[in-house]
Amino acid sequence: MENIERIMDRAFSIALGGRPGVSLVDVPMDIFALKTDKHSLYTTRHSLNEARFAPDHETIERAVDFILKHKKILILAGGGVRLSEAGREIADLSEALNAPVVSTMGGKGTFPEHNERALGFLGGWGNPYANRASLESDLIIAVGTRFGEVNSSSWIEGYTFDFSKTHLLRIDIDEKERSKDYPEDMFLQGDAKTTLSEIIAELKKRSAARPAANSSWYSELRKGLDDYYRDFMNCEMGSDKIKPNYVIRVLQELMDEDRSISLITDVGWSKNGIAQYFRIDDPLNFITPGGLATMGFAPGAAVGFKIGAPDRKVIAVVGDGGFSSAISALFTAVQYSIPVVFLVMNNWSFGTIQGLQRSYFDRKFIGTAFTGSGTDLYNPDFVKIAEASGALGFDVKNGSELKATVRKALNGGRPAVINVPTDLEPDVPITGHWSITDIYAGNVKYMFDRR
Ligand SMILES: Cc1ncc(C[n+]2csc(CCOP(=O)(O)OP(=O)(O)O)c2C)c(N)n1
Ligand SMILES: [Mg+2]
Repeated sequence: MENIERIMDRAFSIALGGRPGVSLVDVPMDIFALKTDKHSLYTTRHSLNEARFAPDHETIERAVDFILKHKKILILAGGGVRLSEAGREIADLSEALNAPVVSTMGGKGTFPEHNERALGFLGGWGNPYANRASLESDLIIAVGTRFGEVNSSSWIEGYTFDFSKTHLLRIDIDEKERSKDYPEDMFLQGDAKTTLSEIIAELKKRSAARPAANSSWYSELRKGLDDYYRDFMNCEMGSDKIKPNYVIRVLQELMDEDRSISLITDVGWSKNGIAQYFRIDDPLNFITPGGLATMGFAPGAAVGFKIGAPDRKVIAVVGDGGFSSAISALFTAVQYSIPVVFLVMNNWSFGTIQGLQRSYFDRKFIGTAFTGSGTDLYNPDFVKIAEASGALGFDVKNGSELKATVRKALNGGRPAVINVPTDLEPDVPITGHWSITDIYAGNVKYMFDRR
């Protein structure tokens, strides 16, 4: 018992410092059952990012010398930028170097994607122009990214990255990231916000030497991206089953009108579609399980997010598979009066997995279509479940009702479920690469080449 304060102090310090995240304290039952006269089990208050450090000044000078040797510089903002709250510094660096910015899924929104130097999210489900920018650049300044599989096109050269041609300067607080996936030309160990501020200060001293990057290069890519988004916004609505891309489009329109909306995505269309097609200007607009893609993340995460940020309008965008697997979050939301909207993209299947079975296994759907005793599709009535549990329930019968229904649900003042019958197709295009498709297609040659 006398250790508990020290252990709780350490747990909070690990959770909030360095690389913030979850820490687990496992307390045996006999300790739980002890009596204490203490009112609180932890006395030291910790705050996020309390230990910020940067490399020494000489290293910063060397980094700036190195940066200024390049012409097509691309800044890559990872999830570490979000955790370090370093969006302002990414914007300042982009301005100081006149360099475009792309992000990983975790870093999406840390640099406002409506900014003229923003080229969106890269990787397997990234947009084609972010991937092109990465391949055409001569230096990538990568800040707070693990180079995870989704963002790196399964690490297969030439789709998103090719570090045989592009130099890499990497900033990360965690020494364990050094050379983990790619050999960097320079690794700066430090907090993103502090290290970027030092680099920017040093760059400002050398005003004669900048800008290094080339505006006609990125503005041409940016124009391509604008057209890409415009084509997407013209997508068809669908009839009794609404097209998944249309659902995403309506959410983008709603968010463009109201920036206090936060979308908490699950997996499948919701995550990959929003990451590829949305322009997000604030990291609080887009919360996602990222590359680990935990199905069932959105319902609980949305409830937790709303508790932490009560002024935001919160929509959990979730497939029918994800919602069914974590539906108890709805009951918790009702129990504690937490007004979250659960928008269920209901396609009667684990659609993402079914898409792979459609493309690579001759449409043999095993365990992915939600059928009843015969071949009829089965799902519970999500609207009735909502109403029976004390939440509001809405059925969307036609795509043209969708926007008004979401507004109504957001203004209902209570937890609400919106059932959106959704078409299975199209899939979110893979613009980079995902090597699971090589494995399924029996095309694993490169794996043997690599041995
Ligand atoms: C916990 C967990 N189990 C399995 C998976 C594999 N998986 C990825 S997408 C997906 C289907 C999700 O179905 P649904 O929520 O209905 O979304 P849809 O793909 O239909 O848009 C599954 C099972 C996962 N990501 N996480
Ligand atoms: Mg589904």
